[in-house]
Amino acid sequence: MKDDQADHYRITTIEKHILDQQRQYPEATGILTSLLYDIALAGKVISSKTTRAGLAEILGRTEEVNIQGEIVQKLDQFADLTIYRLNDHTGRLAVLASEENELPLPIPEHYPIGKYVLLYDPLDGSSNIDFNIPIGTIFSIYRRLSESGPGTLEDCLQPGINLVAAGYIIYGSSTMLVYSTGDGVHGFTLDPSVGEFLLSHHDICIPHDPTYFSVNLGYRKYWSEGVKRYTDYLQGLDGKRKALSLRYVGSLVADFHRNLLAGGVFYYPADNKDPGKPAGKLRLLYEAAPLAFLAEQASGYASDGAHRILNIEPEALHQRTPLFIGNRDLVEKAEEFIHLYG
Ligand code: AHM
Ligand code: MG
Repeated sequence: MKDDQADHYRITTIEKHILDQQRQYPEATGILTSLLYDIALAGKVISSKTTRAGLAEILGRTEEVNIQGEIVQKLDQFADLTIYRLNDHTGRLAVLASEENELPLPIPEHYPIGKYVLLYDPLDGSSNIDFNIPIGTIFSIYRRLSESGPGTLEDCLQPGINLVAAGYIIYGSSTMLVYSTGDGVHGFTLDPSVGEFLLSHHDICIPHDPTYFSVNLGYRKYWSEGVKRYTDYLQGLDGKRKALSLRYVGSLVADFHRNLLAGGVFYYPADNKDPGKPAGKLRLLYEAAPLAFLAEQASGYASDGAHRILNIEPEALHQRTPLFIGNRDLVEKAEEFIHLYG
């Protein structure tokens, strides 16, 4: 076969891509490679269910309320268990933690203990399931800190700068897996006819010229002066820039994914809607840190309005944080407004 013909038929599966990346590190043992592949497999299984949710009669709510105080949906439970069960016996993990569970999830006693820690939000944006709106799985991988034995809570409470890999799977008009091991951000689209993720977006970089801003504008009256003025700035109301277009799905993975590809900023600021509650809605470990890792790998930035998300030392598994994420200059502008006006 001629070279140009061969190129035409060159398809990069996610397995090949992960292996190629591993080859750049001669000291790599292949464990991380296998772990990423296990997550891709979980993504395929969850994808097959999410696209058949109504048909499988899995759509709808259970009676349970999770640790975040929200009604757990059946598809959440399915995704949560799928990820756990595909990873509890492989010997690659020391401990797992999921947004759906109050405590870290230990490796069952009869299985070997490994050196990595997997944190995940099994189905983010799950309140959108009933409306056929994209949802996603977010994952983070850290090295364990403890020396041996079962992984601990401390192994889970690591700042984002310690991330070894992170990514998400978006269940939308197609299913995509986007991940980084600290060497750029790469996107794969699931080809349902062959059941494999194929490289579709190599080395994603957030476009320099942003298109969108994404925020729940309905909560404007609960925001601080700084956040209100920042929003005016993004809308061009203060005459300092052209207006950005507003897009808000209400499904973090979908909002982040669009802005990653088109340029823009997503934010979920602190608000005074419920003064008794901690600032911010999104979870540092399950949502903010992994997406911050991807944003920075794609030359963007993420902040809580005052600090780099990746530098925040978590104190609790389900800690919440305000989040500003996207093009670096837009996120830095948010920090500037909040610093000036609060
Ligand atoms: P979830 O993890 O319970 O699904 O909640 C997180 C979701 C995000 O996907 C989304 O960005 C946000 O909640 C939307 O919140 P709101 O409806 O307040 O705008
Ligand atoms: Mg979530």
